[in-house]
Amino acid sequence: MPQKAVKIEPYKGPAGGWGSAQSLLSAVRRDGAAQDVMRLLPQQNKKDGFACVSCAWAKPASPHPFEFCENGAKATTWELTSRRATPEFFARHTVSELRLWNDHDLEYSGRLTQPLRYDRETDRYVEVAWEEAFRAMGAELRQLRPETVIFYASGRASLETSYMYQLFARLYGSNHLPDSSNMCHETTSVALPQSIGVPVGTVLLEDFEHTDCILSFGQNTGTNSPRMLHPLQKAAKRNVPIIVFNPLRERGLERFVNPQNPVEMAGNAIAGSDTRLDCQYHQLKAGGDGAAIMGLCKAVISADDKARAAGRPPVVDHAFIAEHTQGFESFAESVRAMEWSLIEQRSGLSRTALEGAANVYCNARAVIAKFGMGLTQHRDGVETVRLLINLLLLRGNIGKRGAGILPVRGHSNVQGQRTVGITEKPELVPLDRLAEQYRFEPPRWEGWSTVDACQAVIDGEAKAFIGLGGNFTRAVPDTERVERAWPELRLTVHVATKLNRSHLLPGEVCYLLPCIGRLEVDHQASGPQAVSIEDSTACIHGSRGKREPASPDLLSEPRIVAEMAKATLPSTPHVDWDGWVGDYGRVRDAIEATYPQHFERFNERLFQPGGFPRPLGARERKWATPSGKAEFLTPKTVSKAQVAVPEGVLQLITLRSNDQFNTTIYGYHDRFRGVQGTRMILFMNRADMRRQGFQEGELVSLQCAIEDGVKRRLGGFRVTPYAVPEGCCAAYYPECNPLIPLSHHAEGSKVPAAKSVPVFIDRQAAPRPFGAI
Ligand SMILES: Nc1nc2c(c(=O)[nH]1)N[C@H]1C(S)=C(S)[C@@H](COP(=O)(O)OP(=O)(O)OC[C@H]3O[C@@H](n4cnc5c(=O)[nH]c(N)nc54)[C@H](O)[C@@H]3O)O[C@H]1N2
Ligand SMILES: Nc1nc2c(c(=O)[nH]1)N[C@H]1C(S)=C(S)[C@@H](COP(=O)(O)OP(=O)(O)OC[C@H]3O[C@@H](n4cnc5c(=O)[nH]c(N)nc54)[C@H](O)[C@@H]3O)O[C@H]1N2
Ligand SMILES: [Mo]
Repeated sequence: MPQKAVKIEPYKGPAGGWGSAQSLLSAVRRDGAAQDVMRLLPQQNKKDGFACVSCAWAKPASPHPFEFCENGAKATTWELTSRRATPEFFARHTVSELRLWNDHDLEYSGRLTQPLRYDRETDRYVEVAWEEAFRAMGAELRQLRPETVIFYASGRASLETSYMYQLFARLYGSNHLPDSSNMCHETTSVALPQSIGVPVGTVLLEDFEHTDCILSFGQNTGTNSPRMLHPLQKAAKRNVPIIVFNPLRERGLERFVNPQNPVEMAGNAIAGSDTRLDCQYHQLKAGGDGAAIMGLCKAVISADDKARAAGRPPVVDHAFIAEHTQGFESFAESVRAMEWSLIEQRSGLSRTALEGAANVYCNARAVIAKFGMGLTQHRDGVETVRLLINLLLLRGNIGKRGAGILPVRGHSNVQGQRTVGITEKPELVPLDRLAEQYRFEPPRWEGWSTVDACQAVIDGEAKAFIGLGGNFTRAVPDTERVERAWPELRLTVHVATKLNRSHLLPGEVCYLLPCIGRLEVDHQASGPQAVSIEDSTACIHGSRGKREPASPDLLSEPRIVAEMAKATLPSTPHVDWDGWVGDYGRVRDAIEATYPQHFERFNERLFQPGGFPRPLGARERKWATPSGKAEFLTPKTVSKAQVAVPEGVLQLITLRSNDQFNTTIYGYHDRFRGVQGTRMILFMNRADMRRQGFQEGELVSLQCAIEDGVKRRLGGFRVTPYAVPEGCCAAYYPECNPLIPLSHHAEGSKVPAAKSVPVFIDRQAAPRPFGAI
């Protein structure tokens, strides 16, 4: 794609509105698949249509005429592309050559069309027959010990595929089932069960209509779940305060014009009459959330102490606390003991600001707290998420209409994959049930998370990697170390729709298996199939593909998994792989048999408008914790004195632009942040620029300040002044991933701490990161 000139200037428009419509139209035109796109978009997120392949946000029962957003439309366009990466394409380019291409150009080569085998002699991917690919990988897997084989999943594959995939891995004998969740909301999945007995959020879409305050921590709605701007905007119009905690001023959280409302669009073009979404915007320090939440809790508890002393009605919901929770007193003591000075220092927010926010919180009857990577991708993320639950529990804001905790998940089915058994943690899977259903002895040992899997590859313990989607080596931290070790693997197999860098690091034996995407008609023996996904609110939706597959030689993901299993496993008389592939309804029956409480009448309810909610105890104030109560956590980390940051070190936040989906780079325009034509930006506070003597536009290098004997350094970043707090800076993911040590991850969840990487900045030239533009 021709590059536009680099341009950096503040964005003045709102999120949504004409800017979004324009950006969408140019994406469609650029691709040349305009007809398909225009025919399919209206069916996105509709009953009997397809579930968007972009984010996991809820799909309403009464959808808008166009229930999609700018970024959902980009995802659809990207998948429906008319371009194809055929065997001829691979004949023209060696793998070594393709390794020099950037992320955008690799995927821009188009949809994969044929199964491919890596040929070491010619250093090329060559066409291979499906049967041969399955036979060869099966033979390899039979030679290997299951404890050395990684089965990764990236969060997009359907519930049906995912269930089959985890069953295949376990029948084979491996529990190494990490998924992208390990880099994402695993922090949530660890924190919530300890506090409220469920691993997922409790909020339903309808809660937005009944809430009277929304807290937002570290989640960039306008870019990463833009359809949520609709319920947010509606709430804002009812004067529901929205309180944002984010180190960056994110345009998508500030203002929004509904691009599907022509009146407002016109209004905006003429008079700038957009809805202001923020009522309070707190630019805290990266990683300052734990302290900020302690500050909010301190203000609430102290208001309560005062009210009760004065004989006024209490501020804390003591009745709820007595009936439903445990650990309040000890938590309250730790809150009272934490000094405001420490809270201010750690959060970067003033006591007045926090008391102001707490005041709004206390005056609201029902409060939703939503959060994203800004909380989960930190070393103390698990504690922070549990503190957020504490804040909600103080006023009974869980299990009440209009209230609850809302982790905003990433990939469109990442939450669902965990629900149907893709996890390295055996205790989260009904193994006894699987054992009985399929008459085998599943492995009971703890598998590798993403970080563990990387370490195992580096240490030579892992011998094979099977990837169900995703771009593993590109998404993980410590890119260079992982990439160096990767080719030592005996077997690498990727099931994918598009070419990416992970495919270009072949193991000794390597296959690239192209699958049909969710937007495509999935023809099987019993006719075209539907699949299902689970959204961020734990509602299950059916999805039906609408366009003929990108190539007649593609197989569906369920079929690929079934064929892998058949080629690998000696015999599985209790699994009817072919029957399942012929009719996915039978996979859903099997899922229902394994998880009867979650998937009751699964097939019958597949296309229920708005999806059918999984029953979650916490929504009914039934707490599946060891004590049977919701647990207040008494924090350990946040209340300790702060360790001094060495002179010159800034905390680097790695960010998504508005023109990417994870490692899929659609283009080079981060509209809301005013950046065009480049991703090699270092957003800095002007005071830090002055202190360190950097000029706007100057090129600098970043070096990781964690000392572990490995030098991690990248160059070519353009200094750009931005509204980010002093002591913090920001740059894009995945370019920055080589700077993050594998060991720099959240305690308890092992999610890489990608939102707070200590770095030095200097002028000396260093190699530019892979893909730098
Ligand atoms: N278009 C699009 N949609 C996507 C994705 C995409 O790449 N593109 N990715 C999908 C996936 S897999 C995921 S997980 C989600 C990710 O969606 P988000 O959770 O929104 O993730 P990020 O964009 O990485 O960062 C979120 C926000 O956290 C803020 N932040 C950084 N550090 C801190 C901190 O210490 N505290 C606080 N309070 N805030 C902080 C950043 O400024 C940023 O605004 O989106 C999903 N949806
Ligand atoms: N520094 C830093 N690192 C991060 C993050 C961060 O914020 N900062 N975020 C982390 C997060 S939240 C996540 S979720 C991970 C993302 O990690 P991954 O999920 O592994 O990466 P993606 O970029 O989403 O994967 C894109 C690839 O998926 C394949 N694909 C697309 N659609 C399909 C399909 O329908 N079927 C199949 N089989 N394949 C398909 C295509 O080949 C495409 O190239 O990255 C993590 N890494
Ligand atoms: Mo994610």
